[in-house]
Amino acid sequence: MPISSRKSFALSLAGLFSAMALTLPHVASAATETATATAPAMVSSPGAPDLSQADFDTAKQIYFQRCAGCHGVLRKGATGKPLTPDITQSRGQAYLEALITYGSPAGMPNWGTSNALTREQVTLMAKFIQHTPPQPPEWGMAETLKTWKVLVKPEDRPTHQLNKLNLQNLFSVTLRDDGKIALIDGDSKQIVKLIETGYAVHISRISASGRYLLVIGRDARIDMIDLWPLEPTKVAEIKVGIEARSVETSKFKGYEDKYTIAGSYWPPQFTIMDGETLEPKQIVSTRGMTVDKQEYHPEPRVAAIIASHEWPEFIVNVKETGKVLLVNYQDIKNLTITSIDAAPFLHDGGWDSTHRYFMTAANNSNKVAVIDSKERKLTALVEVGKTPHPGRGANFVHPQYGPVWATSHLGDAGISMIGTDPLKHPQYAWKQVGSLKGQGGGSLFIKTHPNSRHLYVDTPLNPDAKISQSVAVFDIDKLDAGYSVLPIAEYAGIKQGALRVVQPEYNRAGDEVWFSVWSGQADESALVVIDDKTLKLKAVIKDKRLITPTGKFNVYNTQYDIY
Ligand code: DHE
Repeated sequence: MPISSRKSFALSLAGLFSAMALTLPHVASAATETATATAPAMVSSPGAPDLSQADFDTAKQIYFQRCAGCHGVLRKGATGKPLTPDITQSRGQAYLEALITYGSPAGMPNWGTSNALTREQVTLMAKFIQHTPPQPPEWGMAETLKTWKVLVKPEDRPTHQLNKLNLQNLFSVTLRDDGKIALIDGDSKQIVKLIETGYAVHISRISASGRYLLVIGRDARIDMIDLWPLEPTKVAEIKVGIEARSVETSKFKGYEDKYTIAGSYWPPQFTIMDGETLEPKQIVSTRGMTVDKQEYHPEPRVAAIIASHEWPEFIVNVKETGKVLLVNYQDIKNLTITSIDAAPFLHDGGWDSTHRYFMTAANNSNKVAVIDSKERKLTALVEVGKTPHPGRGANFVHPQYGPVWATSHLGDAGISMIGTDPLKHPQYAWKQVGSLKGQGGGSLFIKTHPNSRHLYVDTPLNPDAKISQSVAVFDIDKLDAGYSVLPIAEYAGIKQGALRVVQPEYNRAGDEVWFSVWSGQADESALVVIDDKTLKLKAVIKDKRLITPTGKFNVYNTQYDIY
């Protein structure tokens, strides 16, 4: 693919968005649909063009696959604009078709001109979004229990590690469109095992003991993998909703591996489970009032969740209401929840270097909320650049400002550094003390390691293929000198496909950085490993089983929140 061609850029952008899209199992029709019993059944909503039941069902599926992640299931808007009938009908069919076809500079992909949707599909979607949004079913304890399976009972599991794997340097790699994870030995770079997981698998987290790996799919399925048997083995499985993104386990002293929590996008809720079996214990809805206008929101989705080290609590980001919930799991039958007002729309985040302050992106407000997990309150809302997207962010000691936490942005080229040391550097604490300029907007993840003096910034969503296929690397001791560019996709030596370089992840020692070179499902992808000291290529991991690799989670770094 010619790196600089406009066409390839458009394709790669749309390809990314379509790859980002989720597929949901069939969802129930809306109560508002008025299909008749005679063939062909039609669906009507006041003011919207009628659709046959078959077309409505097709459109519903496309919407959930392509659009719901950004616009929300009820189309109230989040990363994307609201698409409720009062808005869409006033825009009209021609306008909607043009927008879906060509996209917009605000980030709407060009679904038509990229050929991700056919002309007929574009017309269909423009009609569909003028209808009342069909609401998927709820998912309570009865539905959750039906999906719960203990594959190996706790008493039948080993009492110590039986295999010879160096678990601390094992990587769990998301094979996004293959519904699997690959466990890769960080020392030999060999695939140890592929494990079937949920659909469009999203993230992996490690239990406090380092024994259990928890993987969540966009279909809200959690797979729990025991790393101790002769070979890593799935021991429990559950589905906590219809759509989800986050999973975490209890890490407070005395509660190691005791509870698991998962946050759902639909229905908007979180589920607390037994940490050894995934038995569901408590489901809590997040529907409620928004932080700013104090308006009821029917779909406040659960974004990042992180386990507190200060209290037996899970810290839960509720995206649309802009509230951070501190869910105390000491007595889950008499659950105590502290609700902290932050800002919309909360997305991802991670700890400062002391693991006391949770730094989380309120991406629609261009702010980072700082939550003090010890005092259980909001410390600050820090203004940063456009649409911060840190992943878990990056902690390092700045030559002038002392300890800082940094995030890159989806919406601009800046990298915001926030002072995090209120004791020795109080004048810089909880302020944006500086901003670096990276390669461009479209960044998703930033990473460093306590043993490294480098800071890596990816840009997979940048419209320029040259930028989305490379990463910027800063020398932390010479930040003013700007960045060097590592052409990661070029190192992979892959000749075709819409490649995107995504998510730096360090090995256990902090002397190697792994990147995913993410291509389409039918195309070749790879992992590229860089020597952190020399910034030279160390290894390229290629295997026909490595289909659409995206997130990578080093067991040790994830277990101990090292970033
Ligand atoms: Fe993610 C983390 C949501 C698209 C790769 N992503 C997260 C988290 C949330 C989230 C809430 C934080 C979880 C936590 O810490 O508990 N992601 C979403 C979306 O809503 C979004 C924008 C659209 C969607 O429809 O899903 C989305 N994410 C993507 C992708 O397309 C990515 C790039 C590729 C993929 O595999 O799907 C992607 N998201 C990731 C990764 C992390 C993540 C690798 C974990 C980063 C880390 O270092 O912890």
